[in-house]
Amino acid sequence: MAKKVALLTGITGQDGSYLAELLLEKGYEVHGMVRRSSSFNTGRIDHLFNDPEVHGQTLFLHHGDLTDSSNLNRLLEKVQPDEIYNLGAMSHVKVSFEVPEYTADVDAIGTLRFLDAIKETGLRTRFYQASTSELYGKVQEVPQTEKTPFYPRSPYGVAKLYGFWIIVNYRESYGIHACNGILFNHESPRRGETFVTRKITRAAARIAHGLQEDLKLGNMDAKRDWGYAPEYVEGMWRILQHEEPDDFVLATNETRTVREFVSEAFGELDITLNWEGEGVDEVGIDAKTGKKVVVVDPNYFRPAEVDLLIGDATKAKEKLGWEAKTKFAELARLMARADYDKVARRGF
Ligand code: NDP
Ligand code: GDR
Repeated sequence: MAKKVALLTGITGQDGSYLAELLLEKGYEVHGMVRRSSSFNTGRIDHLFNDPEVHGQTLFLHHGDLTDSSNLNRLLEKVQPDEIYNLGAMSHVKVSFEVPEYTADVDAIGTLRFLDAIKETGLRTRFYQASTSELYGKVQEVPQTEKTPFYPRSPYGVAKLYGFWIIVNYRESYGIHACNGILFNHESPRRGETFVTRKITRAAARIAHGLQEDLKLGNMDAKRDWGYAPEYVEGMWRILQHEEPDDFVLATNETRTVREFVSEAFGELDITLNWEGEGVDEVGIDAKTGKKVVVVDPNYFRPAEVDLLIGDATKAKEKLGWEAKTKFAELARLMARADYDKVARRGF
């Protein structure tokens, strides 16, 4: 049987790198879109890129950008993918307040560009859209399911809302096999260093090694449903294998505050924190040294916040056999340990 061909946007990101590994393991030919950058941006897939049995054999990289329609059209014609995973995005919620128009161009219109190119070329392909729990935004009900109303709270969330509905619309209008994965936060040692979990575990590691004094954070009361990224990319693949195109929530059904993540991650590195003060005056004090190691910096507050996310992935369990296995404490600890070992190896 001919190899299945997959096209990934966002292959250089956290999820793209894990998904590329998974699809290669499953025997796919994988094509990834990479943005031109003035410095190296392929760190997460270098192990694949530098493997002569993979690069140029089963993995192919193409320069491109979701803002460039002609590039998307050319890629589709050249690659003729059986499956497309649209993971590329301006994915940082706080940054989206500073670049709202660009965020809409990439995250919303970028999705439309792709769908319209599929429609125009008549290509028979399946399309996965990286939708997000940020669609739920201001709490309407908990836990959040595929039926919970959306109320996004950031330019990122609003752009992804357009992405969600344009997927539904092209599915219903033109019969395109397009699916939304409504994924709750998922993390890993490959998580970008400016997202809160990785910022915490990296700082915990550096503080434990005596390389950093303290960690500055924004809103520590926000609650998130944090899962483990390698399990979520398996869920993405399952969503596209389902015969009927449909939308699915992937989540752990456990919610914790940012503060709890800090305590757990520091705990793994033998730093016990005592919390004192409130609001902007809150501090996390190292029980052994008495030093303030966690402080609040209002610069990290967002103009509008998503207070509470907790997902119900029953539909994915029933229809796809997917379930999150790695839960909060194990996740925080594995990330802290990975950063601790990395800092020990590299010295920074
Ligand atoms: P990352 O931020 O790690 O990766 C984003 C990827 O998108 C990178 O490869 C980046 O390229 C690429 N990209 C950014 N802008 C463009 C553009 N204009 N054209 C083409 N590619 C672009 O995100 P994650 O891996 O964490 O997330 C993957 C997707 O899933 C995103 O769409 C995100 O919004 C969504 N999502 C993520 C969740 C999570 O918890 N991780 C939860 C729900 C949804 P470069 O490396 O060059 O910057
Ligand atoms: P989120 O992830 O906004 O949920 O989006 P992030 O890790 O950025 O924030 C989670 C929560 O932590 C609070 N917070 C901080 N956040 C950051 N980045 N830095 C800080 O210093 C800090 N202090 C507190 C935030 O206010 C927030 O409440 C992620 C992204 O991957 C999206 O692309 C994805 O769609 C959603 O998860 C689901």
